[in-house]
Amino acid sequence: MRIRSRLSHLAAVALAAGLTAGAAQAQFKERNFRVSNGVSKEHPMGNGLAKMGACTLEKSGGKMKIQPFWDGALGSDLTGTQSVRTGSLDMVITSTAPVVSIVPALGVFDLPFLFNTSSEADKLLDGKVGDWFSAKLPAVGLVNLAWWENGFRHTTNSKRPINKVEDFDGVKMRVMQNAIFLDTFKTLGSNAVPMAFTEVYSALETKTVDGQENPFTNIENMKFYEVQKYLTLTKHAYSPTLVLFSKKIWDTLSAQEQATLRECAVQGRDEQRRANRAMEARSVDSLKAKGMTVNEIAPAEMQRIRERSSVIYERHTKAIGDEAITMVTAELKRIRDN
Ligand code: TF8
Repeated sequence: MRIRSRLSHLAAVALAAGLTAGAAQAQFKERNFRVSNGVSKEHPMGNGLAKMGACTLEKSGGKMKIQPFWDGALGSDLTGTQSVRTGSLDMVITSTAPVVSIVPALGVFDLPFLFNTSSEADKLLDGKVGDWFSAKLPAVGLVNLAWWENGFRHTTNSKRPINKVEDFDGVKMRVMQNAIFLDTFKTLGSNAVPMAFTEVYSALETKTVDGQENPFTNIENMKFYEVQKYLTLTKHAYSPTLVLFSKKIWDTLSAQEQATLRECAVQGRDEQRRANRAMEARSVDSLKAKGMTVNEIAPAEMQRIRERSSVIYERHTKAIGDEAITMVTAELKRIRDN
């Protein structure tokens, strides 16, 4: 009798445990989310997506998969984002810049020399200001799961090292597809041409353009060093990366699936930023070893470049919106004062 009741107790416990696990699993359906990416799979975005995918797989009992597509195979940043809006694609990883045509407030991140360090960018983006921008996205069919990073942007070209603002004269520069980048590089004196990232390598190779600007990790990952001689450390902007999920598809997911995606995107973020910064720390040496001539700009000349580009703030305030600019600059001041 004693033994029997003990056994039935054990059975009841086992049954209850099974039921709870089953109930949790029932919140997950078999899912395969396709993610579009402009870069190649060796990029730190790959580390981030691998981490995020392992996390969703584990938390969903093997049901929820993340499937990356590389090298713009499913479209460029902008066309991928449009597919995500219509629901023909689940996710896209993109810098904010191409999304400015859809959400003008995001243009604030393209203002020249806004951020000084990645740690201040993290604080701003992972806090209430980042949330304010993310909250604008569902209205245009997008859900931002987390802020990853593209990183600080620097300038490459095939003509000459940039040592002063005048050196931009006559350099034909590919810029990201938005009015702020276009105006910045025109104001610096270059001949700026907007173009999707997926077309940049061949445009540089055929000399359709002389130069471009991107973080070290992208310059290395896309092998721009094969077709660019000079790398100038301009550090003129920090590109945040959006991890965008289709709102149309999002609305069909269970609360638990949604929560898991958000949680795993944050785990992916930490790994992606870590890997990106580790690669960035080695990139200059590695780009030199691959034959690039790397130069810094003297502080006085850098100051002239900052001054020349400062008009961009006023000129684009109306398009970006005063509220976004005021909020970001106030928060940056608060972060820096702390
Ligand atoms: C650009 C951007 C892109 C990134 C990347 C595809 O120059 O920096 O490289 O959005 O994730 O267009």
